[in-house]
Amino acid sequence: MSTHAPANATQRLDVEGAIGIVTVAYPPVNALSRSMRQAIIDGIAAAQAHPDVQAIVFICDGRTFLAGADITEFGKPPQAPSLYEAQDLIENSTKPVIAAIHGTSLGGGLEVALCCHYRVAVPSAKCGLPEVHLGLLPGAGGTQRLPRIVGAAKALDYITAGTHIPASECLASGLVDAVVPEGELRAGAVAFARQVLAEGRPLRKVRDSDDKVLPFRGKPELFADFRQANAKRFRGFLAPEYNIRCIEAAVNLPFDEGKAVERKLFLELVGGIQSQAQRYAFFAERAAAKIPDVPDDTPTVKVASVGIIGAGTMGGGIAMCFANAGIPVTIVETAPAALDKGLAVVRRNYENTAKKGKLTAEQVEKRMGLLTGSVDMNSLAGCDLVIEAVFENMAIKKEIFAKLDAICKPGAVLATNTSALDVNEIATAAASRPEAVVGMHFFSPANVMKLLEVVRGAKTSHTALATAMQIGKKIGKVAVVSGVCPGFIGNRMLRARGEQAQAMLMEGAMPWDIDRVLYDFGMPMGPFAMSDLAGLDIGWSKETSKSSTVREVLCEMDRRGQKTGAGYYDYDDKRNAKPSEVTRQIVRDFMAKAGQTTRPISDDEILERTVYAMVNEAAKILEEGIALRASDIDTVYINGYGWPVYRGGPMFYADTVGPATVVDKLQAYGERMGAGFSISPLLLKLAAEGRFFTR
Ligand code: T1G
Repeated sequence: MSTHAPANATQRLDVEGAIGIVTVAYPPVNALSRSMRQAIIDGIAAAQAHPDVQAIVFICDGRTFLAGADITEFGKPPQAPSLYEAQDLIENSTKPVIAAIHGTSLGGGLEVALCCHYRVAVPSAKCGLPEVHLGLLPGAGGTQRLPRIVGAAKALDYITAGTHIPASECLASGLVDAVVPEGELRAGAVAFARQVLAEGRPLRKVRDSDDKVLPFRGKPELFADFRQANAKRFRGFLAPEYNIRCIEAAVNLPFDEGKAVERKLFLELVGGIQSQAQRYAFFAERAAAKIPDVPDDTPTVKVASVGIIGAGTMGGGIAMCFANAGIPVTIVETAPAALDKGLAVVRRNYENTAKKGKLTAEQVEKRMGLLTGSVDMNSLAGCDLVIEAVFENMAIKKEIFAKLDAICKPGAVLATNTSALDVNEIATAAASRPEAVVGMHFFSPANVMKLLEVVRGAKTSHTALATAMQIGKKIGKVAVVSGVCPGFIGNRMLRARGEQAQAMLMEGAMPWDIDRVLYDFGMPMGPFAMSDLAGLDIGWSKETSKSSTVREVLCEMDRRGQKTGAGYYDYDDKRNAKPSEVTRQIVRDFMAKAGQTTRPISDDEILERTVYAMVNEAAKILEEGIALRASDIDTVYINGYGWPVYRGGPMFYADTVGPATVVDKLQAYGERMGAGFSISPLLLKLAAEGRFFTR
């Protein structure tokens, strides 16, 4: 919830000739709180009543038009006036109302604009109905009005994806009637309103036009096709299906009946656990940006140029993140061949994106033009931020940081992309400035995955930490602070899960049993499929391999995962996985050698032992202060590991199960959890006291 929302929204009416300009404000994003709804009603009513006013411009102060319902009000008793009252007043106005849109007109904000008779926007504005990301649907007529403007096909795409539609596309689709010059929204809207009066244009109501929905009427197959085409994307979620049903109602029913369907389905969603989880995740992501002992006004380094050491998969992906944000990058490799190879991979990635129509050739060249290759680390001397992304070897990293200490300009932030190594030890290598060292752990593929673990070393300065968080947000990442420990937050919990998965292999579960349970829970894939994807030979070497684990035996057999066509699974030429009899036999041989006998392992046991082991490790991460708050851990898992957002994250999920139940189950599994397993004292305490991680 916004920590600095003012007590009340404000409104004012200015009259310029025949035009009444109603301006409302409720920082920071003009959310439709109770006071904002009242302000809108008061402002519009005043304009209605004013004798000189013949047309009304509705505009917002601050950085954006109405950004939607006040999410903090959900789950609480509704407070009058309702949004419907404000919308009805506008839509039934005897004077034309023109919405003047800047920033992001989202959710209920766009639904208010859709009740206006006309809409104008500046070029930088965006409109959208992103309720699906909150596990909801547009509950104030958006599912009925948007299809009546842009058509059912576009509405299905926009609403189930929660798209922020750029002004140019809004104009093309009829969602806005005019785009006015940037920075001249008020004047442009007033001029448009004068034009409406001069031309005697009608009091047009979106609800009255059906021509855009008629082509879909009585054609259920169009909706069936859409459902099928998006089944994978919508897997496990309720909200997309409910949104589709509302759009079907818009196509097939009169407006008011369709709105009744929308209301019924909205109420079902808003009261359900999925939306509760997704609203929690929304605020959790924003809370992660707040570091209690690092004030918002902490000085930060202006990052105008970035240096990256290593042009491999990670280095190249990280370079793309900055090039995408328009920041020049110097990328350093040890030899020209490695550098050329790395830059060629980056170019290929951009060209593949361009082939999908998501980038123009010109944008590809512009981004490639921001990348400068070098084989000389001295070329990093002028960089404001340098990120090391080389092989996971402490000696190599320390050697690099010692060189950076000598090369980089004063004030530069020196970051390591290590995924698990001790950032404090790395910092000692930058002997003259350990305070400049911070971890910036990107997730592969770095140009795609949103999570950035910002690892705070014992000596990391507030400026280095705040700079890493700030630049992380600027390049579109969700940055979460982690303390220093092996694996930080995400990988440390993943290791706890892996230990249970490997143990259950030796008790009778097969890799595909374990993967199926976690996939059905909502994870994108299970641990074994993930290992095959990443490659079983990460950290493995032929020279030292001793056939001591299933993974080692698989690697020794050259079954190193998808890249070799076989790992835990067998793969066809399209990389479709299927259980492998080779792996089954290897597991059986290992069990026989260990004198283990197979026992039936239920799906519940698989889920509880893997997920509760992660929750237990997370509780330790919390009590050790590695994570600042439980919701940070959930933000890590949703944005870095594909945890289904409709389950809120491991800690939110543990609260829905109940810490006491988690403890009971872990105690019941006892020895099976492994000799080194111990239940977190914090978890035991929450269970004993009936308390929760996230409430
Ligand atoms: N309600 C309450 N607080 C909100 C809020 C909202 N809708 N949107 C943002 N905040 C807070 C946020 O928590 C943060 O607080 C501050 O504002 C700045 O946000 C009936 C049912 C608008 C694109 O889903 O997408 O309408 O951390 O850091 O990066 O059909 O906020 O500063 O204390 O995100 O510039 C639909 C959600 C609601 C839009 C701005 N609307 N918001 O991004 O700032 S449901 C949304 C956003 C609805 C109707 C339905 C983004 C933004 P703090 P921020 P930003």
